[in-house]
Amino acid sequence: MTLPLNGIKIIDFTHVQAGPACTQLLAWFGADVIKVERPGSGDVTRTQLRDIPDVDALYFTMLNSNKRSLTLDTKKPDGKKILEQLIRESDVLVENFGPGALDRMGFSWERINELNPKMIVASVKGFSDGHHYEDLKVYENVAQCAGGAASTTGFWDGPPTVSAAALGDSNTGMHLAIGILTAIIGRQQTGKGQKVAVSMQDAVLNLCRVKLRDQQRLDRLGFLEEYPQYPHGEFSDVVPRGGNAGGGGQPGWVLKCKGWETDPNAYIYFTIQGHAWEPICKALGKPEWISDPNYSTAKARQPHIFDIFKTIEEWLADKTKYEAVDILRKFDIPCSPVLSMKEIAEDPSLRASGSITEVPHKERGSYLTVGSPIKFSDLKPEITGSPLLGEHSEEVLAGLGYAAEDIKRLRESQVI
Ligand code: CAO
Repeated sequence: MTLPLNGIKIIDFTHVQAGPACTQLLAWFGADVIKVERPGSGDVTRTQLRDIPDVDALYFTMLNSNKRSLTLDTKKPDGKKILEQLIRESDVLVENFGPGALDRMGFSWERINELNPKMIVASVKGFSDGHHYEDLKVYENVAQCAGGAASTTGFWDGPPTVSAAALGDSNTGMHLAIGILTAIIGRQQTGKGQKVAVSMQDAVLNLCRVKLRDQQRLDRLGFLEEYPQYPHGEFSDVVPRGGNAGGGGQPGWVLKCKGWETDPNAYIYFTIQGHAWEPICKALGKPEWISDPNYSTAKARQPHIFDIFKTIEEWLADKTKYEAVDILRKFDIPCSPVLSMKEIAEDPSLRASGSITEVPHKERGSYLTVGSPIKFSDLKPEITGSPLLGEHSEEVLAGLGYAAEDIKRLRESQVI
């Protein structure tokens, strides 16, 4: 099948999660992604959290499918020469090294632009250029703290809390992919490449914009009506942690279902959407609440919202989370069971849509990975296994014109 990004050649100088998530997405959609890795060791995630001795860890395999692997020591003169050749004939270079690493290697933006004015250079850093923390190295949770997610996540009586979702890593990679595709379209108009950068702090902040909304409302009003602190608790001058409260105008909470005493995920998320109040009352067997002025408007309900949630929990006590959702869906109530990773891994709908997919690997056998969350009418990305370290070194070098004896020499001198 011809894929939309066929013909786009990407030098994938990324490691860990943020950069690899970006280039993996582009590889799914047809780009030729050549992962450049240090000889002998490669991306650190190949060995991190291994579940099978001496076999690439799932951390690596789940972020590097559909790529080719070239080992190259880009600090050695011969390695630099090869990288220069690759830059001359590629479209995009993606990197997420620590600040200044690419410059120290001799590949500043100016140098790359000189080698190939059409080249798009895409970078992930912890903080943006010129930021007072621009020199910092950053991992996921650091970004969540810097981007406003941690201070606003968790319960009011506990510490700032990070999310399990990779808001700093994969999320930044997705932002970078949008930037790269935009630069590719821009290049079709101008013929010129450009530098594209996303900082992890900015990418987290972009997902926390409703909290910046709330800060401004709090500054003006002194309270936030949709937070559990309203109206009985206290507000300070910063957006508080709101537990499991809904972030918009729809109150919601995580509610216990049958079996919660022993099953850590026997819960549903229940949303009280304004226009669904009547069906909620009917579903709960509380028709008198429909016209009761203490309950009939969202504003009237808010002061005793937790009493309402308690009543809903009483109704849920003899229903599993699946039974509850099956009833509530008939009343058009936005809700979902809280799903464990085990349930997600086995979910037939996610398998059928390709959002969870089983992929073959040369050494570990098959493994589960997350497939493309983006669905197209004319494109179904085929997810292939991740490459072994240096699996495609000879193939890539032969493509650059290196003869077998040159490749042997480069291997002996540990350039590849
Ligand atoms: N050949 C030769 N040298 C190579 C190489 C190769 N193929 N690939 C990498 N290197 C070198 C780099 O040039 C760098 O050398 P110097 O520091 O001597 O200039 C060195 O390896 C280390 O690179 P690094 O700073 O990126 O790696 P680190 O393990 O110290 O830091 C991380 C890791 C993630 C904290 C840092 O890369 C970073 O802050 N990246 C930007 C933010 C980011 O993407 N973080 C998300 C990571 S996902 O959780």
